[in-house]
Amino acid sequence: MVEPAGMAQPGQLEVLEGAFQVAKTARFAIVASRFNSAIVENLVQGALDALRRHGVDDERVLLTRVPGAFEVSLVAARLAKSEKFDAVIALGCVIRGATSHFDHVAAEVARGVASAALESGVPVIFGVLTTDSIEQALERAGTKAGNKGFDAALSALEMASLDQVLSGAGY
Ligand code: INI
Repeated sequence: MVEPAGMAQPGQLEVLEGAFQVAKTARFAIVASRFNSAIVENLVQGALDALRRHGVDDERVLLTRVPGAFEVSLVAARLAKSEKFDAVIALGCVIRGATSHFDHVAAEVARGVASAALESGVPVIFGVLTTDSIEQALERAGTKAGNKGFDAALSALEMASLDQVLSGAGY
């Protein structure tokens, strides 16, 4: 059930926020990079787990894979603009190496994901790990620091829900 937006009384603070439940028609896309796939695959499984646990059937999820994090935003932007998804989840893993490649890839994917969201008006969630080491990445991909793919899917659910709430309130 999606809660109807609360009506603020005159003089009262109006508070609108999303929940983790979305309409049965809501659809989600995941864009995942193959680079560092041992880690990214755990993020994908975490994201799917979060969606399924919140009642999103697999038939309402599209999973696409791209070569590396640099390519994530192009496909995320395309899917966000398609008007077929309530939120897009970008997943990847950029690990700092000995060259400046890390900085370029990490900066581009962050910028690209942000502009995909702003240009489409559809939430595009940043679930791309940017870490100094493989150990740090593993910690965030289903070990001691949780699973950032799961967290990214929760953000997608909340933003999709907020979108419905804001629309219901006329914003
Ligand atoms: N892609 C990643 O997803 N993670 C990385 O850590 C990475 N590094 O470090 O090189 C990486 N590079 C590939 C890049 O994303 C593109 O796929 C490639 O440059 C082709 O455009």
